[in-house]
Amino acid sequence: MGAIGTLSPYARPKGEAIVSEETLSNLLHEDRSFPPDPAFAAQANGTADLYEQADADRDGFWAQQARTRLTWSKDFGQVLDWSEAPVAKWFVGGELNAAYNCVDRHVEAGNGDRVALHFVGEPQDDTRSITYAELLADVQKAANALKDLGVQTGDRVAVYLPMIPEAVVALLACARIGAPHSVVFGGFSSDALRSRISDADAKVVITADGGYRRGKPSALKPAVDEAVTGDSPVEHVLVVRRTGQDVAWTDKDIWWHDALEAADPECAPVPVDSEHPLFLLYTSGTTGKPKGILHTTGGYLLQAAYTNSVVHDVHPETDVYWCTADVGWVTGHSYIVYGPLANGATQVLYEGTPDTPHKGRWWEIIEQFKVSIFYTAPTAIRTCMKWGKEIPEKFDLSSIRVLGSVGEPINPEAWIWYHDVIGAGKAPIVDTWWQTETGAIMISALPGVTSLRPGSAQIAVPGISVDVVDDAGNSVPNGSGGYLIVDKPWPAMLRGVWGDLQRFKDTYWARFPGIYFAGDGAKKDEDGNIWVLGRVDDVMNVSGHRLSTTEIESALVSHPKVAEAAVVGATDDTTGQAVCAFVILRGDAVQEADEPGEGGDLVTELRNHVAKEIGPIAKPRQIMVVAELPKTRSGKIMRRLLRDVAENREVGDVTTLADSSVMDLIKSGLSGKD
Ligand code: 6R9
Repeated sequence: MGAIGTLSPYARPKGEAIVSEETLSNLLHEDRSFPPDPAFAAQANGTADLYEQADADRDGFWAQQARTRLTWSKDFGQVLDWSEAPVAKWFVGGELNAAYNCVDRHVEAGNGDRVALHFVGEPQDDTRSITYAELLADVQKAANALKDLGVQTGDRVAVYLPMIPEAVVALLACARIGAPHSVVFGGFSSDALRSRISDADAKVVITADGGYRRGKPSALKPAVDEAVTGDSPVEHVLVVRRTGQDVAWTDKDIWWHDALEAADPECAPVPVDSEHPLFLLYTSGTTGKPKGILHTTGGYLLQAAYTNSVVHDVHPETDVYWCTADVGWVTGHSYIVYGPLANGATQVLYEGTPDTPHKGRWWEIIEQFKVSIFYTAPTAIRTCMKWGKEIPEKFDLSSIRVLGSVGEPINPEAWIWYHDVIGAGKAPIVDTWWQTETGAIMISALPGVTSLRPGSAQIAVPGISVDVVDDAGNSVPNGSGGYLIVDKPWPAMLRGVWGDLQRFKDTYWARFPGIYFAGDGAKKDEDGNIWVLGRVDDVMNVSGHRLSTTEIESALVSHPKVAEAAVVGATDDTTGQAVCAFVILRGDAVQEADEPGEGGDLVTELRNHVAKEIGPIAKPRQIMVVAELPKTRSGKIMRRLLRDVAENREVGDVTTLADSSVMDLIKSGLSGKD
């Protein structure tokens, strides 16, 4: 998830047994179970009969959820049209507006004075609370500002912002006029931004001068300036003034505050078809080019709102909810913007890092705002564990009643720490498995209903059908491992890859025809709980960020001194996985890397090059200069062997290598540097 988060210690590379015997038996020994507290169950939104209702009549269940949780300007007819599978249509013929559902209707219901966002800036005391009525006023003006810039229903708007209220306002303003947004995480480089803008053909970019990061203003606008020069579809750039730092100014630029001030205060929400595109969000796949995952309005909004209600157990009148993700990732879309706001919740929006200005900042915010539901990533929990429980123990965390985890498997030790230290041994933890592509939570316990099993995401939420299958697509028995799949369409499912229907079909629906393959390995324990084991493809998960090995390899190879590159994700105690690269230099550059194994300045240059091409999050932790890469006879790089090297393990079976001495060469080259 967000700026924090990963892949598992259980991750298995492609082509290997998905679940080793050792992993299976370790996990099978985890038999601690935490039954629901009856007092919690008595007030919980989730109930056991939701499973029965959904199993008895899935379409009827979703139709009822859609009619009770969302406000439609035109009712739908057919619930699901799967005739053009794998492209689904949910709530056919229905019309609604996502911004109306997230804001207006709460004001109309008399809740305009309820706080929607407690914004906490990174600089201490930079805090302001925004009510639903105030949010409505800002969203209307921002929507009109976009219209004044020529944005029409259907036009794409790119968003490149820090974690400030304007990010929420920007997304809702786009939704209000039916202009799909494409948020690009602020940690991505100008090159990454340019390619996403161009793929989506975005007309406008919404950005800021900068944001605060670890006590300092950190510029954002220069990356946008670079990304929209020359041949670019971008006509205008709306710039929020956040830090007040100096910015270069071009003809395309308009200050956000000037545009909003000039805009008409009233903007009627545009009712759109249930299947109207709500947003695109780019995510790494197994090939170099990121995919623009397409989500539409009705089904997405429904599943985001429903899961936020039954999984996070949000009670909008009394809870203060906080999801620590960045709006740049899907978790921020579904569980900061659309889900909680559709439910009328009050939430904390925090700009900074957990350790600025001190390592207790998160817990201090929880104490200050009496946060009752807290949703974060295992990598963050492990980091806090490392810092020590004395830090959270200094704060009053007694307001917490539900804890959530997302982005990667949470190992049982981290689960127990989270439960005991943050949740006072009583707050249920929901370990939620889902993806950019699934749009909303798919697998999770329901607090108050499910007995919790530390380390397992457990079972599909009511209305969702998932399974673990073998190579041939057959369901595996309890106690066995295989591939995690979704075998029935779901409301928030992706509707495609922007501009590439074939890629959508090939990526998700070809491995097991007619069935969605998520790219994760998983196992079922004896009780049928699902344990997600991590990606089985060439996608790494570093601090919850999805990164493609191929994308980083292409970035390295685009450097003039690199001939060939292979990237692997090596297990890392904190970030789950870390990027490790092996590079072969071009002839004339070899001299420069005086010592094999480590090229000193050259390594720094290459790390910075990756940061420039993709973003600092993709910077390899380690770059090893080698003379050869291990390849099979058909020329495929055997990353499994490189992973052994990166993780300081005995190198595994080398018999399928075209040249079995290559690994010795690599190892002797690397040990030469020590
Ligand atoms: C929401 C989000 C998706 C990938 C997914 C899986 C991993 C997410 C998890 C989990 C185990 C969980 N993942 N949640 N693995 N347990 N609770 O993270 O979306 O960035 O698209 O990543 O993250 O590997 O396939 P996204």
